[in-house]
Amino acid sequence: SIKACLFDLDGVLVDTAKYHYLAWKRLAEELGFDFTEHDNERLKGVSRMASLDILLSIGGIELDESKKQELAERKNDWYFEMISKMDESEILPGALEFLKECRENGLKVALGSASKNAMTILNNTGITPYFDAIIDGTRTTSAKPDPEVFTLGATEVEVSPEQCVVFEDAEAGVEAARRAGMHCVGIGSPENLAKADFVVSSLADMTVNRLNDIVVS
Ligand code: B16
Ligand code: MG
Repeated sequence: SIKACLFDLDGVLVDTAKYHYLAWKRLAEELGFDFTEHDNERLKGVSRMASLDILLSIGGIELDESKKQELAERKNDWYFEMISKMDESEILPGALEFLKECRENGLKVALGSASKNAMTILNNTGITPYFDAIIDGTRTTSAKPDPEVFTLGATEVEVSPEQCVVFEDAEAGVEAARRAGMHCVGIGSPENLAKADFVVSSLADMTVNRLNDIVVS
């Protein structure tokens, strides 16, 4: 049976994509080009520097490493200002209830996020106490679809990969879960999450009982 639930942060527990978008858009505008919400889809689940590379390629701009560091920092300052104002009202529908249900049923709970800002978001929304392990972008060297973030989470909660289920909204995250040898529930629409065991539109549609649909060998 399933013994641990590993959660992605952005797009699963909270919607920080809108703040990433506003900050990246501001940067693009400073650089003289437009950045659309459609473009922003490509940045979901992707690390900060990889996101910047995608943004610059959209603008047709090439820069050296030090200039890129400077721009990434500027974007992060704007982003940080926005997430500093977050509170529990920004927890996505069903997320808090499902975290509670997991704990009540004795399941281990871990975070597996690419974000280096995860602690600020967890603390401001008040959900830090629900986690047995928190793996974020400050603790990993390889970004999703590399399985590192989830493998580390499973190790910390001492559950074997086949007894773990990952909740992910991004294709790269589903791929990372698969490479880690874990089960995966997609959050969002089935089109881009085909490799998940099943897809729900949000955690509001998720119950611990539904984990029984996942067959553990
Ligand atoms: P930061 P997740 C990801 O979070 C976001 O989806 C992605 O858009 C962002 O670039 C990445 O975190 C890094 O975030 O700049 O805060 O380190 O979905 O893995 O929880
Ligand atoms: Mg995500």
